[in-house]
Amino acid sequence: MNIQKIKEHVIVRNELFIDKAEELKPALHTKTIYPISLVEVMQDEKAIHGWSMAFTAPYSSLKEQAFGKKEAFILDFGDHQVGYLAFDIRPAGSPPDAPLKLKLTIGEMPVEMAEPFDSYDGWLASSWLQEETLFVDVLPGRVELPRRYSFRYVKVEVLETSPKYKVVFENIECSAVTSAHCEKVEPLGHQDPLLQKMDDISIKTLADCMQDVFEDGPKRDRRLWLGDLRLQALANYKTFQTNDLVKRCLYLFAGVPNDKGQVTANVFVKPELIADDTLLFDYSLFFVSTLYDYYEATKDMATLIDLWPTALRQVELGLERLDERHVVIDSEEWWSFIDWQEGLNKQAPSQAVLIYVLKQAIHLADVLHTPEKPMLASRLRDAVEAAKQFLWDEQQQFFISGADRQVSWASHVWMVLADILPKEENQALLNRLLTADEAVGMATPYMYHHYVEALLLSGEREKAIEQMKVYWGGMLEDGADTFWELYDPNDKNFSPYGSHLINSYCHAWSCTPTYLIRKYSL
Ligand code: RAM
Repeated sequence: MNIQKIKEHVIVRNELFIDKAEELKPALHTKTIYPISLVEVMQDEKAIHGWSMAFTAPYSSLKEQAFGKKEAFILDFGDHQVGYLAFDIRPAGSPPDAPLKLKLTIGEMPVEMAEPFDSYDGWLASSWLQEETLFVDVLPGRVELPRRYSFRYVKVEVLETSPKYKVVFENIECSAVTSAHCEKVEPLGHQDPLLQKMDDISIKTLADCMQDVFEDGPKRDRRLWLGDLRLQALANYKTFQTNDLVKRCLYLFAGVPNDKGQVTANVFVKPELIADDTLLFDYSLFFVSTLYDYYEATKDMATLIDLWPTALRQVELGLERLDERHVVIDSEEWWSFIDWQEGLNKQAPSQAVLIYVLKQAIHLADVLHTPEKPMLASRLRDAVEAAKQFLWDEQQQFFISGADRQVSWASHVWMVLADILPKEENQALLNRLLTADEAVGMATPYMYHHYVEALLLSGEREKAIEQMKVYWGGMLEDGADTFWELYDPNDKNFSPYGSHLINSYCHAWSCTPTYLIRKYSL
């Protein structure tokens, strides 16, 4: 379990930044979507999680049926949706002489329609699982559910009517919402149908995560995480160009740093802007990266000037974590995210993230002509030298991390992205890793994104495309409508939270194939 509760979490609010973020609050675009069909969920050992959907009837037939106690149906909306549900209910038979009791189960995946939520036994709150119990006193009537859902399927169970009446369901609809500027996306027109499909699904994933802020996942956690934001922003520049939303999110983080100036890993925006008491070494540093990418995409100098002090502070705090050898200190109480991979040591990948970010900070200092550039450049030299001297195992020809000298994919991927070795050496390193069976692997699309980019930057274009086809293509083969938070092709039930029921199946950090395809013209 990875829960952080910081006892003395003092937040220093910057009201000016908070106001700027508020002014940039996006309009939500709404589209009405109707169910396509009625389906049933069936056991299927070949399908992901062991469940698949089978068509039973067109949606138009639903209004011909009346449902009594213990009867149920499942609606299929045909694609992933994020929005608000509403429907009419009409009584059939005698006048309704008792309230109607309904249960709705709302899910992104067949498994959510099949396995009872009571069976959930993970360490994240079960309240993320989407369900409702409703009592309807007045019939006929329209039900409008107040909560926003992320789903493709809706199961409706009639728990109680009375022996005298049944109910008919009509005019079911979803008001789907997004803040993405969908009209701005340039058609890709790729001749490879699989890459075309990956691009389409990435864009759909990103659109569904774009709400009041860039959410990590519209089912869970429904909030703004810095690590996710960085990748969403990159995909956004190549597609929707809803750049003001990136700007808003940067101001939100900069609006609520702690008393040391560190920005938190995620923020809540309701009932007002609140910084979560979770601090991640890498995510705080990615404030710099996100600002760097934003500036490169927009050349918005005013924002860069405003937010540079916050960015610089993240670098300073990152540098404070270096020991006298200029190596990131590894300890028990410290959390750098990097990946959800079990047992992964974070020291070497964090050193690489720091180097990666330092380079971007130096570029920004250069653009701004600020006096910190020489200091940053000298710290960069030290950090790079330290990585080569203390985190490199000459005998194994691998980077090592932590007291146990762990060899991991994450360390190498990030060292390649940090660009501290010549291109051919990076290439050789990634190839050598393929033969190192004991190397600690990767667990999330977030980490796989970085692997693919590392392959591309070290000249392994074909391998990068192949890896994307295996990984994101694998999700598509397993029926993804939007890309998932977690995917392990060798263990498709994998969840770091103790149950795949709580995984998010439309997740920001998984939306990057569109960025990779479009940026590197794959
Ligand atoms: C999970 C979510 C989120 C991620 C954090 C670190 O809660 O998947 O997207 O950024 O972990």
